[in-house]
Amino acid sequence: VRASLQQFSSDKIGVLVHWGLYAKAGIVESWELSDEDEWARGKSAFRPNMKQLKQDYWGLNSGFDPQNFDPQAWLRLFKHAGIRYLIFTTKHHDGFNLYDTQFSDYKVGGTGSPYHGVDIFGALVTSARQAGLKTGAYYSKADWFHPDYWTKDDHPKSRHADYVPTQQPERWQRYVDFVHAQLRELASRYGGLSILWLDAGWVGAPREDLQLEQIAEEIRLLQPNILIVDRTRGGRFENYVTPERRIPSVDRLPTEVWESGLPLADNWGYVPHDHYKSLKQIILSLLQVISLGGNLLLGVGPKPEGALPKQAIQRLTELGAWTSQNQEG
Ligand code: FUL
Repeated sequence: VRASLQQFSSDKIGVLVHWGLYAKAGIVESWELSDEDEWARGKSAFRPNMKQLKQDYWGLNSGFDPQNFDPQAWLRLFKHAGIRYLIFTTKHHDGFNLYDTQFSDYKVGGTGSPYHGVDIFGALVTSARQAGLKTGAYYSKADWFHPDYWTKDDHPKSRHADYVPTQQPERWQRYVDFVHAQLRELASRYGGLSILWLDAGWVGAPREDLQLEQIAEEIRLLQPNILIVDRTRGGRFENYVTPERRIPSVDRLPTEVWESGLPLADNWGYVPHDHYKSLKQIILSLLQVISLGGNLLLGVGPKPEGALPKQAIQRLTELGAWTSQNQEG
């Protein structure tokens, strides 16, 4: 792990791809479904009828048909931009799986899904390896679709589960087992992964304990070189930290290895009419991060059919031209 961390620190630029049903809906990744304003994060400028959408959202899997998904084209662009590692949302908080999991049917290629092409994450991992990029899985430990995580209404949409896990421990354990099974699956099915990027599942022991230490240990046996981060729980098994949308200041640098996450647009996922950062802003962030010793994790949100938005293509192409002119070798 020490060697992987050292290599990781010299990678400098990564990409975090958020892709899922929220791209189809054109809303802020999962969050805009939340009834809690506090959590419905800086709602997108594009305003669909949210009331209706909250009801329809869970059926959007039947319209998610990424016919233009071309992992090699994504990877050519990422590589050109100077990106050295790819992290992909295998599942966000909404619970929709972008990999061919055997533990949920709510997935691309599952019942009702019109797409019967490749395993999306698998195809990305293969293309990334061919292009010489490292690969990582983003996995949300929250799951607003899973009956044992959220139980409010049949169509969960709020952060609040309506049962208390300590009162129904067997039910909570079912959810824990599900998370562990998916993580084990990710760690055993796609060859060597460089990063497991865990997110969400805010709560902690003793109320809703996801028994992460235990599964992290198992994952390390399967993937001895993997780096694990956890945005919300952290813990002894965490290898580096990943501040979101901010670059630590020079007098408050993390003591751990770090990576700053910065979406190219305002949102991580695809939202129509999103506002993109200028090349100058991106380069300034990159220079700042590098001078402080961190990595920059750029966020890209592909369109629902699979193409990258043209502004993202433009920025990454420009960034590539800039990095190739300024590389030290
Ligand atoms: C956060 C998530 O809640 C956001 O939706 C996004 O995935 C970001 C990268 O991490 O914690």
